[in-house]
Amino acid sequence: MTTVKTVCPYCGTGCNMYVHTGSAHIAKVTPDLEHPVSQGELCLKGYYGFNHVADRRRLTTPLRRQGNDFIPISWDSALDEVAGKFSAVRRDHGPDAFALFASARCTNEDNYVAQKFARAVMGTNNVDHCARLCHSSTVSGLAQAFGSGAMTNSIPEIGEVSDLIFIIGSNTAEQHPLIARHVIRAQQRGAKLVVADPRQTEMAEKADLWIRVPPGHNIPLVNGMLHVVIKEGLHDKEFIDAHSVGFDDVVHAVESFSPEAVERMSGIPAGQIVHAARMYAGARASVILFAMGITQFSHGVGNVASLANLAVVTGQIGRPGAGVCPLRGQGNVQGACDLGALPNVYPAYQSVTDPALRAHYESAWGVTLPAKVGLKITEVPAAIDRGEVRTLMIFGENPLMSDPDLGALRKEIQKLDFLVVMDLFMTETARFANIVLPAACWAEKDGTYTNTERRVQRGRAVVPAPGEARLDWAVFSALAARMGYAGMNYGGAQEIWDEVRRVVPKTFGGISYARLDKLPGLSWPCPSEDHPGTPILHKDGHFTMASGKAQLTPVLFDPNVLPDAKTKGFTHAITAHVVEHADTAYPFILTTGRRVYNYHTGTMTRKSPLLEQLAPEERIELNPADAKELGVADGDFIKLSTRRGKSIARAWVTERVAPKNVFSTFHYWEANCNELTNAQSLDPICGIPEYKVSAAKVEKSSAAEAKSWRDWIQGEYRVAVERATNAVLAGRVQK
Ligand SMILES: Nc1nc2c(c(=O)[nH]1)N[C@H]1C(S)=C(S)[C@@H](COP(=O)(O)OP(=O)(O)OC[C@H]3O[C@@H](n4cnc5c(=O)[nH]c(N)nc54)[C@H](O)[C@@H]3O)O[C@H]1N2
Ligand SMILES: Nc1nc2c(c(=O)[nH]1)N[C@H]1C(S)=C(S)[C@@H](COP(=O)(O)OP(=O)(O)OC[C@H]3O[C@@H](n4cnc5c(=O)[nH]c(N)nc54)[C@H](O)[C@@H]3O)O[C@H]1N2
Ligand code: SF4
Ligand SMILES: [Mo]
Repeated sequence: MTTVKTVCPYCGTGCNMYVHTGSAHIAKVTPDLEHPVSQGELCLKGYYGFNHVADRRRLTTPLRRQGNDFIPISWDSALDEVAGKFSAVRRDHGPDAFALFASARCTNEDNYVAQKFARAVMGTNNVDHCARLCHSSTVSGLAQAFGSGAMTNSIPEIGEVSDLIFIIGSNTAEQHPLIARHVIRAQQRGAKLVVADPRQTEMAEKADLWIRVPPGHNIPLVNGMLHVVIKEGLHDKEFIDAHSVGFDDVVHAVESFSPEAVERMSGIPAGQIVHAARMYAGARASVILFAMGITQFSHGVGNVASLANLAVVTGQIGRPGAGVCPLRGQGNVQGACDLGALPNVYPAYQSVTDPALRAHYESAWGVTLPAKVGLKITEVPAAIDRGEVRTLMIFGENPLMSDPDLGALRKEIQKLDFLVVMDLFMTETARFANIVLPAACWAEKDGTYTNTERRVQRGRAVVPAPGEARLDWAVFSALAARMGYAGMNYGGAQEIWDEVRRVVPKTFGGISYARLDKLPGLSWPCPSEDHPGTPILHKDGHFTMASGKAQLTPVLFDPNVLPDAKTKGFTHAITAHVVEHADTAYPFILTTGRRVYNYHTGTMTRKSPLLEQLAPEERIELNPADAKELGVADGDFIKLSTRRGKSIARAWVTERVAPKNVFSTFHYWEANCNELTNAQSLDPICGIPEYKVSAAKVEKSSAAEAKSWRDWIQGEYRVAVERATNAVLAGRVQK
């Protein structure tokens, strides 16, 4: 057997692992004992989530749509056709009629080359990726507050230093299991844990204080904590004066959020707010961990800004173990953002509208670049509908499962003139494509990935790619060459990375492959080869803002109506409300998310026999009181509907959810919560959808209705996927 060390392909924790292969197939995975984050452990997905690599359904040749079928074609004819169509759309409709969805599942090198392709070759800033649906609120909110949207501390500090951990809107034990281990280690050392989540997650069970915040009510909770901090004089006056601006506005904004007022507004017991505020402000080193329960709201940026206020006002930032830590989701979502797969910034968050920065990239890439900010993922469907975006390329994303309101999206995607999808498998998205390209996966490519701590780590090829599958970046290079751009002819991943180091030296200059081969990663910024990397940002209150000071922003909230900042006497404030409320027609609140056994749209984890056995189907969480009222027993089928669509699956009758709340996932095509979610209520600043709150109806269903629903959904998007997969397999057998 051969053994290669690489990075786990799933979540942003970035565990390192040894992949053992025999006869060109992965036989098993074992953890890296020395890695500072994973420390000799992996979660279920790390250990058992590798079967997709050698799965016989992998795409092995390019495919062209012919009517309702796909036929295998050569790379030459696929690339000729794609380059021809891309050139034509650029010529006939202008560069902005093209859009590219990049991938947080792919390497830094893949993403750098992809965004360079969109900008330098196609001439558009229409490039974005799933960070839009994930932590775009964080990137905007923390950049506005601190000057950088990234996690402020390292993961091992949580286990070793923090003495109060405040988890808000993160199901850490299921979604970042190896970060949860550090939290538990901290508890064993005597640290305290406060959890705010509408659901009784494993971390909520382990918490010293669990606050059952109703979905959409984070701001009253955090403003309430700030109110208590200020009233009781627990704020850090010296830190505020020396390192921040805007404190008075925040004092004014939280005045009306007394614990009693918050209790009236949200039902959160006043005593819990007081207790949480004292614990957080009073600890020596407090750290906030947050994820989608903060970001995925029509007021996601407001949620993030309120947490930034809390950390700065109490001085709980810029020291070991004290900070604000967004737990980034996808394995390389931090990196895809850092490398500029976003519509408003080049690599290292350099604005496309800044003439000096644009000039820098124009000279680096030898082209003239567009000055207009591009479209966000969540703006693309409407732009397709208006006929503005006509050609779309998607690699390493499956939006026809993961984007909100799929019924509407299935219609919009069919209005495109030309769709190219590059993936490992025939997906629910690929089945709409004109051309499908087979990609090499993580186990077949070299490159770097950046985990949630900004730790850039080396990934390594372990096995050969199947059939004719190609490296993602190499496909963009080949297209660029066909379209007459000579600046993307790379010999390998390292050559691309060395270009990145030259183009953004202050961030990545010191991170060489040679160093990464010896170290368990390096956290950016790392400007030179003798620089040790930067595990802690904003050290001693020196924020990365131009002024060096944190910007506090008042966050105004009313559950029902968007507050008017002006009439309340604010010149500048973030305003927030909850878009959908339970009513008589839709009396439940649906909140959505994930489970430990599966990863997103299941293309990879559902190919693992063990994981599929552990979690074979969707289970919608329903409170026992509601189950009783509906006459539903655990395991019975229920029908869940919203103003957008419906889904039928078995109920999991459990106290994990509060009465009149339900929880469902987007792991299973058979019952996908994104048939139900809302694509209209976007955060006005970052464009994230309100995945976490929809008004819903729950009805008892039956096995027969479930079957007819499954047949419909199968016809709607699954038959095509399976037929195409079978056609590919049949073609391969003939060969
Ligand atoms: N097993 C597994 N791990 C994963 C993933 C996966 O698909 N599977 N995906 C990865 C990715 S890309 C991401 S982004 C992360 C996501 O990781 P998380 O954000 O931890 O996961 P979610 O299930 O989306 O939601 C987190 C929690 O938010 C809570 N919540 C809902 N509404 C509110 C609210 O109003 N306030 C508060 N305080 N909480 C609320 C939910 O009850 C849930 O427990 O996970 C990563 N890790
Ligand atoms: N209702 C609801 N919806 C959500 C969320 C939620 O909480 N609730 N969360 C949102 C969030 S946070 C996220 S991050 C998104 C995730 O949404 P997506 O990114 O669309 O989901 P994935 O299943 O991770 O899709 C990745 C695709 O990339 C392919 N792939 C993997 N590796 C490679 C590679 O190396 N090359 C290529 N070319 N392809 C590859 C996989 O086969 C898969 O099809 O979902 C969002 N959707
Ligand atoms: S915690 Fe995340 S990175 Fe670590 S093994 Fe699990 S899925 Fe992989
Ligand atoms: Mo995510």
